[in-house]
Amino acid sequence: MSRTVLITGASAGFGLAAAKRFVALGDRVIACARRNNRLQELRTELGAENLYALPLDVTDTLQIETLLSSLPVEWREIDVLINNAGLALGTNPAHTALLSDWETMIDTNIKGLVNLTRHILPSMVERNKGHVINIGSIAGDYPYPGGNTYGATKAFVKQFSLNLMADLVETPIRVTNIEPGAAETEFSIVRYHGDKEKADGVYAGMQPLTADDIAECIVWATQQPAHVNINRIEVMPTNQASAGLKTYRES
Ligand code: NDP
Ligand code: 8X3
Repeated sequence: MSRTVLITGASAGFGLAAAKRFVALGDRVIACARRNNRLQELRTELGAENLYALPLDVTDTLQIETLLSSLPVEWREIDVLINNAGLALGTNPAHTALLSDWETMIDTNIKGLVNLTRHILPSMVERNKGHVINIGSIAGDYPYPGGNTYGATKAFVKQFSLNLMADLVETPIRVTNIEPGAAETEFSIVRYHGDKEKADGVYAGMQPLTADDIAECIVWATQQPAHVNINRIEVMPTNQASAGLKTYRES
């Protein structure tokens, strides 16, 4: 049966790839992002009956409330919420990082995700049906230099996902945290404030994950039998590993 899937960050990367996969499966997608021109292009590509474009900044609390409550009736019953919108900004060490970058990451990756979840969850519980998929990161598990606030926001996503399940254990609602490693999307261009050369350097000489690899994980998690909850999926490129502790030695 066709599901209604709300995806944040559907204008690029994982969210865009997931939107296409869900529609190909016969599901209907509410695509959210700030860049409305991209959402409109996607709507044209996938069809207005399959994709509802919802221009939305997840850091804008009022906008979330207003836009969700003004969804057409036939799009209101959301079966799958994919909290994917997010970003990393900068790789500077904590003592030189921009505080404004930290605030943007907290507002988007934590506050946006929490806000959307709080608004959509009651209807899932009321209807006894739903799946929340959060996009965390390996950065929430493994520290690395320059990961400071970004990694901490994703550690929040990990714990929030587990705690949601604790609250929802008496319901059929499922919660999954997907934790990708290096994937080539617009992620690094955003992280390096538009410096394409630096962004390309992140993936040079190795084969990163693709947006489609992660979209496949997202869709797979939603296709498991109702009694199976995938708590978390950690996925890295074959050429990436958590490589132990860093030691500084005086020379
Ligand atoms: P992209 O930069 O390609 O896509 C990010 C998406 O998030 C865009 O659609 C962007 O849309 C949207 N977005 C950003 N800020 C906001 C906002 N304030 N309101 C609404 N939408 C917003 O990156 P990815 O697809 O790679 O990233 C998706 C998620 O995956 C993020 O949470 C990221 O942290 C996580 N992740 C990425 C990894 C990677 O290596 N690529 C690895 C691990 C996790 P728009 O700008 O139009 O608003
Ligand atoms: C993105 C993965 O390793 O660049 O969340 O932090 S990493």
